[in-house]
Amino acid sequence: IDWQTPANCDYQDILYQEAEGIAKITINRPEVRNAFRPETVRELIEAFHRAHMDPRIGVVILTGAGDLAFCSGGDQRVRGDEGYRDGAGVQHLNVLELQRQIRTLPKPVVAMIAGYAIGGGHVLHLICDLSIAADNARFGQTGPRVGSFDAGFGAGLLARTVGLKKAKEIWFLCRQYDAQEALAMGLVNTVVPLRELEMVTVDWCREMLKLSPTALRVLKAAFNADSDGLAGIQELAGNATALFYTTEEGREGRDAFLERRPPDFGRFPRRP
Ligand code: 2NE
Repeated sequence: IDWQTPANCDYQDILYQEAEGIAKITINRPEVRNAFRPETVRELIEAFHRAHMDPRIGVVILTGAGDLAFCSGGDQRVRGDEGYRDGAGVQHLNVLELQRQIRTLPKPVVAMIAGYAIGGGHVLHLICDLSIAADNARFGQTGPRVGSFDAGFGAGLLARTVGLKKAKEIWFLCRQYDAQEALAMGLVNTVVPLRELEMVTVDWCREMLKLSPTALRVLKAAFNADSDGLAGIQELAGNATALFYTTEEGREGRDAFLERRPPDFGRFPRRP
């Protein structure tokens, strides 16, 4: 696949590439196992927004540079007393915003994992719609060891994914799990040899690109709706509204208003 970097993509901590309707977003800090600092997360938010808004993009891949890590979570070197510090000294935890953004992005997001997916990096793959692991992938949470935790999606969505007992084990013991163990507990979709990781991931993306984008979009919203509460139902309902706008019945209301006449909904059936 011939990845191209579009114009205006001169990021410092990440790479944004695209090909064949696929956007590939790469955390590019291999010297720290692709740990994220606030600037990394800011760039990721920008990149995901770009993929969200680009109608040529149908699927997004999130990955880490090199073979050693997908992402090792928050960069502990810039962790201040109230959060992760950016270059200007402001402390925040903007990765939570990134998590919500990946869930509401109306296109499938695939985590492509070689090496470690640890801590906040583990939560990032968990948030993605699908996870494809290389055989060298290793998974785990470290929060209770390093004085942190993700009691949001990191706990609740993990429990939905692998079951409550296993999720508690992962957080309470801070062990690492290899790719086969992750597959057995339903944490990843498949495990492939490292050298085939990108090829298989791209094949899965190509398969999804052949399918109805609206069906995938509404299904993604539906899968998130119960765990996102009213915000999830809002996302699902927004899709219903968008589809309604495309119907004659929906247009009649708009046209009647613009033409200053009463709407004529009588011709639309009340289906059982
Ligand atoms: C990822 C892991 C298991 C890799 O181990 P290994 O042995 O392959 O590499 P090594 O030597 O530990 O790391 C290589 C270099 O990367 C840095 C290391 O300090 C080391 O630097 P140098 O000695 O070469 O200078 N590095 C790795 N991870 C880093 C990190 N997260 N921040 C800064 N530098 C990092 C092993 O490195 C590891 O366990 N890393 C720490 C994982 C971790 O605890 N992450 C934070 C969890 S908390 C979190 O992410 C979080 C949250 O819980 C809630 C909200 C938001 C974030």
